[in-house]
Amino acid sequence: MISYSQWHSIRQAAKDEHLDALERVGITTMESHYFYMNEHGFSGYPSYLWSHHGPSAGTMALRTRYGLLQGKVPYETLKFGPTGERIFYGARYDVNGTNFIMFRNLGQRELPMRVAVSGNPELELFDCFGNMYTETAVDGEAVLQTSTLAAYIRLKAGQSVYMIPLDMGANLATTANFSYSTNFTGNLEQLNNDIFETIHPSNPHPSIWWGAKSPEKSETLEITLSELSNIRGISLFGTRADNSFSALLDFDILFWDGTDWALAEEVRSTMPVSDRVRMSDHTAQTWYLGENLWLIPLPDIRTDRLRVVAHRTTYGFCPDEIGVEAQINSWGSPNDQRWHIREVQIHGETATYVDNAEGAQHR
Ligand SMILES: [Ca+2]
Repeated sequence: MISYSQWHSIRQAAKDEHLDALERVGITTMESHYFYMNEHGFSGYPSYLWSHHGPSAGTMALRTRYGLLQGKVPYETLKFGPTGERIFYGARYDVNGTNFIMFRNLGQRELPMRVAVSGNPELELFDCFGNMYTETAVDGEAVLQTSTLAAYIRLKAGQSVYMIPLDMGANLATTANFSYSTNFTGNLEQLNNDIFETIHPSNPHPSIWWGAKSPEKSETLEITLSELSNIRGISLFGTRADNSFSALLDFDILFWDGTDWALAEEVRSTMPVSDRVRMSDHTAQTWYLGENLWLIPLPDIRTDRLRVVAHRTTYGFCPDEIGVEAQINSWGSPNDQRWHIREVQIHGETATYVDNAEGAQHR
């Protein structure tokens, strides 16, 4: 019997992103092996709707997806602009003459997405569990909330929906220098090498930078840009909390205002505290949703130095102390708090950037 110390129930519902990859190469739901015939199956893809372990969020999400998309593969994957490409995913489906758009973000708990709407301004949407809701475009534009869970637009006759490209400027981090306030593993140059390192040993980049961190003390990643710049935002690309890999939960963004460090943004996770439960196979129900990237707008900041101050991370796959308690009960020892980062991007323009009348760009 497979035994789990905790259960990422809601995280299961985001696992259908694996289907995005399969469908893009033409493998339909009916040809894949995501449906298991017993209560457990593989933990990410159980086939039951309800058991003595509680509801299976993953199965409900897969049933919604199949109910709406009928096992079709997308005929087009969507473009989201130079900043949005690594943040969002979406695709168009033709389901027997009815057009659907499936959309999600790739690792942020909540993130708005702008779409252009023509024809009927009222959008008919479904969340990943099949709940229908509507959003109405104003002056041809609607802002849709995204998460790691898929959502769907069912287009009405004559209605067109296009993603509004997200472009927050150049990536100023490519020439930045990094420092960290305590021990770390890997090289700081990994943070801006434009490579998204993975954990897989067969990958040419199988090692991810991580910074040590204790629960009692915040730690700081400092980023020094090559010159004074006008900042529009920062993107932090981490890893999903899994085994010993840890994700950021609470952190601050600071910037050097010329005389002191100033607070630019407080980022706090809205993840609920885990629940202690008494199930046959686990003792903690957790609410981690696969958070592994953070796009933080920082308009109107002019600086050459930024800090990311990490206050709280997951303990590997355990999001909080209740998860850790369950892990100790089951495995005997906990994971440490730490944070894994694959890439940092700073969005904006250098202060000396000029866009001249001919449209040529020079400094
Ligand atoms: Ca990297």
